[in-house]
Amino acid sequence: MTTGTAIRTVEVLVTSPDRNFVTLRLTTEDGVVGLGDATLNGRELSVASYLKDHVAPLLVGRDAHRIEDTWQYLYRGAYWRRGPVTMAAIAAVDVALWDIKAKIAGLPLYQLLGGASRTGALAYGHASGRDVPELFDSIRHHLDEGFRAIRVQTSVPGLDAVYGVAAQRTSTGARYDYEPAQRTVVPAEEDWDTRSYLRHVPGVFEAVRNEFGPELPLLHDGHHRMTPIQAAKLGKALEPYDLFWLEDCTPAENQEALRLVRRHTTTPLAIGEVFNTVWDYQTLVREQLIDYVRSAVTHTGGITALRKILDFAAQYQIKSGIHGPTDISPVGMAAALHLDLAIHNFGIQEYMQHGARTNEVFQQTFTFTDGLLHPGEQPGLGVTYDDAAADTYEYQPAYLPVNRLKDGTVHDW
Ligand code: EZ4
Ligand code: CO
Repeated sequence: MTTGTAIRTVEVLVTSPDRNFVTLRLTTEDGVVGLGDATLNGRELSVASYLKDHVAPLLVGRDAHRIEDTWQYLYRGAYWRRGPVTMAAIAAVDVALWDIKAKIAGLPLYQLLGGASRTGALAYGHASGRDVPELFDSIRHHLDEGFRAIRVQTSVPGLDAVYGVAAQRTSTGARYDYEPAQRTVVPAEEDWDTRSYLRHVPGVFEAVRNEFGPELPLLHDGHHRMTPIQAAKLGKALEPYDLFWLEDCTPAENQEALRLVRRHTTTPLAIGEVFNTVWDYQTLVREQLIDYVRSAVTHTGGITALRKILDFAAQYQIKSGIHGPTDISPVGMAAALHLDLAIHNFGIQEYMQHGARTNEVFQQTFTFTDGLLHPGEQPGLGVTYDDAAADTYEYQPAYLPVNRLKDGTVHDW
């Protein structure tokens, strides 16, 4: 090892521009800086502590070039494997090391992953509405912004506040917008009734297809709320509307549940935003029970680990659909875009768009043209962190909502 590539400093940066973000910053003896995203929505400080208290001391003096070895050292070395906190922490280290390696090479990161396999990554945006006219406006707005694929979420008659619907009033009285985490000291509560939802959703998709035609790729997120037989029923009911995918139709901790769903519907299935290792996908991929892998780079152990999951999936014609909500920081998004560009089995990239304050903290080089995202040509990830801007936004507790059925029973949110 040349001493110049040894890690000199390890900083864990917490900021809260439009929402909370945890960022890892590694600097080598030569002064090369690498960034990694460690944001775990609603549990941010646990990852910050994991990194500060248990990982930072192990990194100082290590050769920044040894990405695979460092990954294995942190994963196997912890003894306590997997879990969202551990894997987000490892992801942050991994992405920061890739950023450093690419900067030393003088290349945009995607070049180190095999180079570009396409001109850009097809992105989908989040359209939603409390009723059909509002939903149509939202779809038109996204099409005007350049989106060429659209996720569709709507309110459900009889329910007050439902995941994914902007402009609805939440239980705290705040506007929901596109950010589900709310800055409250305890989680807000939403309500749920699966039968009402199942009755309502197919008609919404029928209306959208009638208005926007057969070409536009449409997606929908079930957000883990259905049982396998309910999910099968919805998948079947949505077949006439030719969805690009139905996401998280069941909680999927029980991977075998997807066998039942698969048996009943040809609607393509996407799963995995809450997964954190390849083991969560083992049955789903080997038995071809899904069509898209939803993991984020940030929550799955970084580029090194997600690349391996996607290579495994590729053998079964399963494609990527990397998670890209606002709680993935611009650093995590950039990592996703470099992977999107390089891998062969790219499917689609979620793109929710960060707010102005976030973009001020994280200066970025990505572009969004004709519906395609591109990470840019700057060496590394193409993201720099503005300390002065970040320091003006202090951490604020924020939680994702909790869901309850009408009788008060806690349900998957
Ligand atoms: O609810 O990222 O597909 N996207 C999603 C997201 C998740 C949030 C949770 O932190 O399901 O909006
Ligand atoms: Co989702």
